[in-house]
Amino acid sequence: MAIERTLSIIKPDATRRNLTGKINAKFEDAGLRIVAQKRIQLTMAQAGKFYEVHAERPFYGELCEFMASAPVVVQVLEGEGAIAKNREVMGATNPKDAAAGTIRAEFAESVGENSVHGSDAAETAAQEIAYFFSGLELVG
Ligand code: DAT
Ligand code: MG
Repeated sequence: MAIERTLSIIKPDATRRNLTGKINAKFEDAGLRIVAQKRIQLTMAQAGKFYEVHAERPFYGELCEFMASAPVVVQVLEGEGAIAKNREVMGATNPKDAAAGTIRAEFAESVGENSVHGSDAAETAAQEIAYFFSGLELVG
């Protein structure tokens, strides 16, 4: 398995509850390195563009409003098979289905307010990293 990079977002429900450090500890304990990180406030338009792929889903409006409702921490995680490993550490989208010990099982409030985002494939990881970070900001 090659060294990969993936885009992670600590979502508003988690930044509101001051959970950034606890969530980052889960990534680091799993062997993922945080090679870039910043706290930003998304506008509705920026959230909408990021989640464009879900534009036709019934929850899209709610999702964009939620993502713009408080600061988020966007980050790049690096490691062996980082894309799949991060998805594993995150747990299932709906916290009710998330395995014990995962971020969503421990911290998520609902299927919509589920504490973290993680890229789902190599192509989306590259696009999502480029959406938030310039090459100069990635310090392996
Ligand atoms: P994931 O974030 O696990 O990749 P996804 O890409 O299917 O999940 O959906 C993106 C986000 O949209 C998800 O983290 C929360 C929201 N969402 C998904 N399904 C939802 C639903 N049934 N009701 C409300 N929000 C939902
Ligand atoms: Mg997804």
